[in-house]
This record gives sequence, structure tokens and C-alpha cells, in this order.
Amino acid sequence: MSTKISSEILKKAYTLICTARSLSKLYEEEKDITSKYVHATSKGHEVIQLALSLQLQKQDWVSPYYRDDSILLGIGITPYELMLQLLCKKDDPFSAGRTYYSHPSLKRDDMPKIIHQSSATGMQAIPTTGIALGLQYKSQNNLLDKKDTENAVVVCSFGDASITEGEVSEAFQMAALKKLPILYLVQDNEWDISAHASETRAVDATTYAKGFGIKSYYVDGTDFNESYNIISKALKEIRKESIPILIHAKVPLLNHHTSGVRMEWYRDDLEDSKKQDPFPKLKKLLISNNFEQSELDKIEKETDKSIRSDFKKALKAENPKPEDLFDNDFAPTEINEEQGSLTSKNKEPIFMVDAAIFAIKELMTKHTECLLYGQDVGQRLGGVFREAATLGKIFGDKRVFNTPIQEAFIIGSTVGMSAVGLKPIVEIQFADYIWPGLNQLFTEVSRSYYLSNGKWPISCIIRVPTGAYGSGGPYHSSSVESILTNIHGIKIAYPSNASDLKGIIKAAYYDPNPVIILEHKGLYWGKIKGTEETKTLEPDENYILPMGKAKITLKANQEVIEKGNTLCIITYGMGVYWAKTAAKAFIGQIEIIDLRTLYPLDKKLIFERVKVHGKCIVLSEEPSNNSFAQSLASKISQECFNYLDMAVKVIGSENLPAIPLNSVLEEKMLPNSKKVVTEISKLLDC
Ligand SMILES: Cc1ncc(C[n+]2csc(CCOP(=O)(O)OP(=O)(O)O)c2C)c(N)n1
Ligand SMILES: [Mg+2]
Repeated sequence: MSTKISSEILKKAYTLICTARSLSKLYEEEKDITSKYVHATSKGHEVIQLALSLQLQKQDWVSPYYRDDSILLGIGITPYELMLQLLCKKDDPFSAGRTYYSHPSLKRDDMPKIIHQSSATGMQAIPTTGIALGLQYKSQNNLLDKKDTENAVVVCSFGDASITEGEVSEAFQMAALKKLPILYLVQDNEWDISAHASETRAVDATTYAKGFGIKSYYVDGTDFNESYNIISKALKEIRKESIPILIHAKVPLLNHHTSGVRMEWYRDDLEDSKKQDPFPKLKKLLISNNFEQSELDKIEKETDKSIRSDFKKALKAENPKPEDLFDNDFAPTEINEEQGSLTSKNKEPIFMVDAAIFAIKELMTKHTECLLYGQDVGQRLGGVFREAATLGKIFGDKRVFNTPIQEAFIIGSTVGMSAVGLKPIVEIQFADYIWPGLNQLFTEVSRSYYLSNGKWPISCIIRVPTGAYGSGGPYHSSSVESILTNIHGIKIAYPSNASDLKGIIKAAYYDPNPVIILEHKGLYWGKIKGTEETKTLEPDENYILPMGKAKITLKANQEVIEKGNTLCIITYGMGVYWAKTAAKAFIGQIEIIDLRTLYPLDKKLIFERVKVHGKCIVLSEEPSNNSFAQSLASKISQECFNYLDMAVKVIGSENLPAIPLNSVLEEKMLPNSKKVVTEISKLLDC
């Protein structure tokens, strides 16, 4: 049943389609200027985009993709603002000149919110579905700010080809499983740049959605009346029933794929596509609704005039300055000093594994915004290492829950969760399985704050049990810190004992940035000979250990230092214990620095102590080639060159693709205290 659309909406839609058309036309006419930075426009897709955006409310959330400039116009972004992004100007409201046209991020009270939009096709599905998951969590836990978020709808817009990305299925699965209030809008122009639908998909979006049990509507996206009505119906259903719905809209692409990939190079369907042009159809709809042709002509002319004048102004707008490059790399944290007490009422030393549980229990008790999810962390098991044991029972399934095997979703959903004000703690079951989640970590999580120019920090903790322990073999032993430390925009902790772990979890929780905590499985219970010191007294609830503070965990003898025959081992995780055991053979000659955080790195302490000793080993569990450890050694060499007696020595695993299962081979592969003793002997005059 179709409801009549008001004249006001029709006029608005018409004005905005004229605006979008004028933009496309102008960008093409001025292509020598506008193609300096790549852009795509909505030409051909405008009607479905306007039918949606004119119905969104300020409490809603929308994730437009790069072809959605008409969605942006529809929610109230001005053409001038769009042009500022087109031309990468300083006042580009989305990214201050950091990212492409129609890659928005928006946090205005009077408009739907937009989290950072990456350019990776389909990858917006997970962060955006994370928003819906967050809203549902807030609703279930009475955290909704009634004015702003009640009955909010989340919209995720896609091109048809992008939904063939594997990650989209993780989002669909979760939306269907949890009944999330999300609208997936798929704009089907049958093109994936130059690859046609016939080459890239077996089924279309409607059929695909059915497989997940997601309700779908098919619509002619060039028909404003039909599009508006179906979207209206879907939005009402989502607001009322909190369910996911997919709208599959057929549209023609009437412009270049992007300014850099031009339609005349490969499109053989342009004549047919032009017959589907939504612009004359919308004009006809207005005429049949008693608008005068002369009025429509006037709107078209005036819009075009105003756009041309905006463009002139935008060309003159200020460019970012070189020093702006560094703005908003990390959100400032207030946790900079160690606070609280290292002891508490509990007089028994605790295991690292329990330190994490106790820290999270305290956080979840204090903050309803804190929740925990990942594979097998729920009540039944409490994590495969029991590293979340008791939490599910204490806080219930709504706050501590199992996810499907979806590392991308686990990591990427924190973007949306954090955007709605939650503080997710998530877990990757083994570091070996972080790879499917790395794309989200790199593409979405790590860049959100920087590319939204500070609008969307992502505050989350990603717990990652790591490291080799008792013949874990090739898929349960890996270390991944070199990969992670190469991703800018995240912080990485690697504590080596119970109190540090508890204190760092607290700091990570209150840090407005994404934090990965690497937790060595072999240290969880301090069972391995030489790792007994992983057990410590439990710090009190207020104890916080800021990120970026290393610790001298073994001191050398001052007299021996003065004789010039000592060395400093810089290490972390299991390396701390290999070094400590090895140091027993060199009484007073070894200083050990436990990094505790790999990013930010406590360069000050490291350089200071290396300069004192003049000899240094960087010890890690990873294969040494091209590793974090080698990079640290290089930093030390550059900074401390004049103080070094010899080259910095890096000790790591053998440079092989995997840690073999057989224990003899595993032992040969990994560093251990004996190997460290051998290397120390070569460096010291014993
Ligand atoms: C992950 C990823 N792979 C490849 C690309 C390059 N790319 C940009 S657009 C595009 C086609 C997307 O087609 P579709 O989703 O149907 O949107 P349309 O451009 O047709 O509106 C591709 C492959 C990308 N941006 N991200
Ligand atoms: Mg397409």
C-alpha cells in the first residue's frame, strides 16, 4: 500500500537531484581540477539515496559508501561542504583533507551520525552492524539516552558488488542472529568496476539475504514513489520490531565508475542504462503532482547557479598546512601516572590468568558500558584458557557472550560499539587466528580517529592470548607483535606478570584508543619452570599502570657497571623469564628491561639504560628477521651509537614459517634461557 508523498518532500527530492546532477556535471566539466583527487558521484543512483536520506532522523546512524553523495545531500550536508572534501581542503568537515570525496564521518546533533567510512568495499558492514549491536546492548541494559537513541535505525549502504566480500556475511550473520535494528541498502547497478554481475555473483542481494534469514525488499531504485514507500515501511518495521532488513534497489550507473576509471573505456550498456535515468522519472512524478514545468526549470537553473558559485569559493578555500599532518593521531588519554596500590586485601599471590579476570570483573561491576565477547568466553566455558571464567555467570549472557567464529566481526564491531559510547573488551581466541580480523583492525579500527579528524576515537580492548607453550604447534603458538606494531593508530601491551596485566587492563579500559593486550599463554599460570614470578600479589582496584612505561625488572650491580662489563637485555613476555634465568649465570652483570607495552614504547628508559651499559640484547620470541625486535635494535643503534661497545644483538626464533608441533623441533625453533646464556657469553668478558 503506497502512501502519498508530501509536496514538500517531492520538492526537496527534486531540488537535491538537481543539485547532485549539477555536481556531477560540474566535476566533469572541471575534470582537470576535480580529478586531482579521485571521486565518484551518485548519478543514476540519486533517487533511492534521496528516498532513504530524506526519511532518516537525527538519532539514526548511516554508513554511506563512496557513491552516496545524494545520501549526504539528503541528510543536510551542503554542496559546498562536499566540495571541500572533493578538493581536500582544510575545512572538509569529514576529514580535514585526509580522505576522498564522499567518504564521510559526522557527529552533529541535528543529523544522523556517520562513523568513519573507509574505502574498502563492503568493510563498512561490520563496524556499522557493530553500531546496531551496541544500540541493542544499550537498550537491554537501560543505557539508552531516550532523547537521542530510542528507536534509532542503523543504515548500511553498499554497492551490489561489495556484498560479495566475505566479511559482509559475518555482519549479515550477526544481524540475523541477534535481530539487530539495521537496514542494509544494496544499490544494484550490476557493475563491479568493469566486471559484470554475470561474472561476479551466483545470486543477487535478495536471494543472498534470504540465506541468512534476513527479510528483504526488492525495489526499482529509479522510482521515487516506490523507493520512498518501501523505505518508509522498512524503517517503521525496524524501529518497531528491531529486525534487520535488506533493501535491494535496482539502479543504473550513469557516470564513470570514478573520475579515474571512465565509462567510455568499457561500458557497453550505456544506452540501455540511460533509459532507466531516474531524473526524468522524478520530474514526471512532480508534474503529475501538480508542479509546474516552469517551477522545476527554475529550481534546476538556480541550483546549478548556486553550485557554480560554491565551486569558485571552494577552490579558494584554505589547504591543510604541513603541520596539520600530525593532528589527531591518538585521542589524548588521562592515564599517564601509575596510581593505586600494588597490594590489596587478597594476600595470596595470583596467577596472570586470574589477574585479567579480576580486572575485568572490577570494570564490569563499575561500568555497565563494559561488556565482553569473543569465541567461547560465555558462561559455559569462560574461554578456552578459562581466562574469562566466572564473568559470564556473574554478569549474564547479555554482557558476556559467545560470538560465532568471526574474527573480523569481533574486532571490527568495536568501531560501532565504541561509537555509541560502549567500552567493549573482545577476545581473539589465539594470536594465530587474528589474521581474519587484521583487515578490520587495519582498515577500520586503526584509522578511524585519524581519518575522521578526531571525531570517532575507538575505545576498546582486544585481548589476544599469544606465544608458544607446551607443543601448541603451528596454529596455537605464534607471536604476531611485529605485524601489530606495524599498524599505526593502535596501542599494544604485552605484560609479563599478574600485577602488570591487571594494571594495564585498567589503563587500556580508560584509554580512548584501541588497545591490544597480548597475553602469553605460557605465563597464565606460571607453571613453566622459571616463570614463577608471573604470580604476584593482587593490586588493589585503583591500581593503574599507564601504557608506555617499561620497568627494570632486574638490576645489575653498580660496581660491575662501573667496570664496564654489564649488559642490558630488553625484552617482554616470555623473554623476561628466559632472560632472568639466563642472568643467574652472570650475577650482577645483567640488567633486564621488561617493556610491558610495545606501543607506545618507553624509548626514554631504553636509551638511558643502554647508554649506561654499552652492550645490549633485544630478546623476543618471534622469528627475528624483519621483526619488532630488529626494528627496536635499529632505533637503539641510531640513538645510542656513540655509547655502544658493539652492535646490538637480536635474539629471536629461527626464521621459519611456523613453529613445528614436535617438541624437539619446537625447542630448536624457539629461544630459551640456554640460548640466551650462550649469546650473553659472547658479548661479555666473562
Ligand atoms: C576491499 C576492496 N577491494 C577492491 C577495491 C577497489 N574497488 C573500488 S570500487 C570497486 C567496485 C565496487 O562495486 P560496487 O560495490 O557494486 O559499487 P559501485 O561502484 O558499482 O557503485 C572496487 C573493486 C576496494 N575499494 N576495496
Ligand atoms: Mg555496482
